[in-house]
Amino acid sequence: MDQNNASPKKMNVGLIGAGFMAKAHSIAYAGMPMFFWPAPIIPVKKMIVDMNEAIAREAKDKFAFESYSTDWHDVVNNPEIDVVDICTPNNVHAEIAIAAAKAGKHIICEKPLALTVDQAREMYLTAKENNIKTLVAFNYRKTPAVQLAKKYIEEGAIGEILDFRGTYLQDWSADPESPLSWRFQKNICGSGALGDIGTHVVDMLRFLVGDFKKVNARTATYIPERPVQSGLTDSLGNARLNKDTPRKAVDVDDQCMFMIECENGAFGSIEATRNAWGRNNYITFEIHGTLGSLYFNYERRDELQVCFASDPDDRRGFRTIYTGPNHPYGNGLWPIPALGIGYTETKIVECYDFFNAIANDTQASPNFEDGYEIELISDAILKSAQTHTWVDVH
Ligand code: SOE
Repeated sequence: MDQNNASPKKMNVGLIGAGFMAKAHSIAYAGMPMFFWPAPIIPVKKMIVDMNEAIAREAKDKFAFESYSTDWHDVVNNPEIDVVDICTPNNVHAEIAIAAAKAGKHIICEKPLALTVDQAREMYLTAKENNIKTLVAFNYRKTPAVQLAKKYIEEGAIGEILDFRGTYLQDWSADPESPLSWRFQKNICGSGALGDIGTHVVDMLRFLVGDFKKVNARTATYIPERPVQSGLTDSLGNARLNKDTPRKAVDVDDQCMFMIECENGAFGSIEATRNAWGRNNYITFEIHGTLGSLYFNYERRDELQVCFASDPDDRRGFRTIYTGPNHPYGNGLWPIPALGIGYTETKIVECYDFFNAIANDTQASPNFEDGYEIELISDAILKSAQTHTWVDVH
């Protein structure tokens, strides 16, 4: 806020990418000040970039940006831009983020942070050297019910954590005719279900339970080849290509499953697949402690299920807390519980946290250091799947 209590400061955003994630981020820039007023900073949608000019031009109007370009350098080299938001396929995250950090821009980057550990390390260190604020868009931990689980854990309400189980199940790639987009090509995505969705659960459980020490994993590719989808637009399984469309080999995992030992001794498992018919965005965790248990399912994301051992024997069991104004971020979101938290709200909270970090000169969470740590975990998972052994994260 200005000293004279006028309106909050503004910052210009350059968004690179114009797909579904760019839509989510654009809504968040517009919506954040409406939910969290006074906003720490008001984001101004300055420039949007897509390599395809027709897409870039349309995205400018659709997502309400002031201008567009087909070259991301126009954002990174523009002295008017304060924040660079990277919503591209994974293979260009590192190049853009490193250039943006050197230009002194704050950065939001879609997940997973990078293709490799080396890239992620360089992104993290360059951001640190240039003293900028960063955020990796693992948005699901921003769900109020997940934040409430964190609050209960920190308060000791479920005691010492013994074990946990996490899942991220989808079915959009279960059909063998669903196209080979960039998400199935290792040189563009880095890994398959692991990087695309498994890392969301890794982020959530690392946030809730603690650092991962070692992993033991298994990965599988169930559909070895798919019809090739040209271009970088991702239809997430919705496009049906002609029968004669050339096919190409899938070189990433469709599924991964792993056990985890945490630094604090807690033990758990995570399962991620995009081939689980009937499951759409089935992100769950169950955490058992010495004094109680917590259960969350994103498909019912207003709710946190809790069971406290201290309840009387004849009424102990899981109960449902509907998140609302008395819970994390409740002051900004909706005035009564269960009006409905959605994907958009998680992105709005993410945006709020990021601009708060800039305004207060702190780092948001998860930031590039977390993104780098998750890259180390992913690398250990892939190595373990090859060697069939436990692999240390560090
Ligand atoms: C596809 O699996 C996808 O779009 C992921 O890439 C996102 O991170 C997830 O939130 C929704 O599904």
